[in-house]
Amino acid sequence: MVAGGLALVLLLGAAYAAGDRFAGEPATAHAPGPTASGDPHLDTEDGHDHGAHEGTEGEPAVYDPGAAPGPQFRARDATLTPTPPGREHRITLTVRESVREVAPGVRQRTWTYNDMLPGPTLRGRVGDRFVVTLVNEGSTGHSVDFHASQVAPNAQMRSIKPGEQLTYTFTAQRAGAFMYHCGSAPAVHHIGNGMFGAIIIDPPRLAPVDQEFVLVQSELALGPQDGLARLGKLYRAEYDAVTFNGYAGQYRFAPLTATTGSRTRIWVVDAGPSAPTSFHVVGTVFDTVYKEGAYVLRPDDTSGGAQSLDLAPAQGGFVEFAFPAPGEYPMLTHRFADATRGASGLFQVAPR
Ligand SMILES: [Cu+2]
Repeated sequence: MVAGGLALVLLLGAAYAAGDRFAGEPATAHAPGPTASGDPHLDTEDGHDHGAHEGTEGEPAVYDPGAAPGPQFRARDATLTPTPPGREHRITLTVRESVREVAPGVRQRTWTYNDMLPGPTLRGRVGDRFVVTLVNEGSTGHSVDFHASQVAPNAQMRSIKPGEQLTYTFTAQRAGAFMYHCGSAPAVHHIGNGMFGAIIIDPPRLAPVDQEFVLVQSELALGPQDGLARLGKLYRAEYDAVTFNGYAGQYRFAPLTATTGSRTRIWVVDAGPSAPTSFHVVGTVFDTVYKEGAYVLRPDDTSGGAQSLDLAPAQGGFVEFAFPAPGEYPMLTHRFADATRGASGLFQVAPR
């Protein structure tokens, strides 16, 4: 635990501090999958989720909220890079499967875009054209669904087999903090195994700030060590840990940094697959909140303040504020059960 972890111990309590393993949590039985529903996100043509059951047998790995990562741990950079200047963005997303650490001591077999979990953050402006090449180097069918696009799902969002690729072209016509994800059946398993990311389309006249971050919240329904997420738990919305940017509690161990008084914007996307978020930064009050394509709050002479950004799965937005003084500022979902199991971290704020 970093020095600043004390603030989180005070906030989150004994389970986090003592490494309570949530004793008594039953090992979950493997639930039968749904029958054909007519929803292309739930069923494959032949009713089977190819590859999905691989590695899901055996006792699930256990997340210990008090554990710390080993020396090899590297946090995902949460800095959001500036909007690229061009009006056409050409991106290749390559799907691969790999074992990675998703919480201290917990390794899962993940399905990823470009070996990143979440996938790379895409960014552009209203009117920008995106040309995305999806390459499937995995062992089962995969796809991509950009919520910022308006396209025929059966064409651009179709599943492709291992070894295949497709080109997904769209023009972003609406601003917002959007999710993208694999929609291959069952989508809850493909998202649960790591196939999601953020695509940010800046609203026109977006105010300049000193620094921007992006946090994608998602849940882990742990399968066995080195195995895939457990499908039955995902179907029941039962999860063991919650992450910002793919690793439970990572910014407890590698706090984000800021400077006193610097104007800060944090983009948040809730990738789910099932849990909502209520994003809060302790010791600050947001003067700007943007959610689902609209400003909920902007600075004016009524001096309104906001304490959290609430998002359902597949919603996104941003908050703006400035840190009032040097110090350690916890950031978390105020859905405390989820903050305790990983959706919390720290800002280390330096003097100006
Ligand atoms: Cu997939």
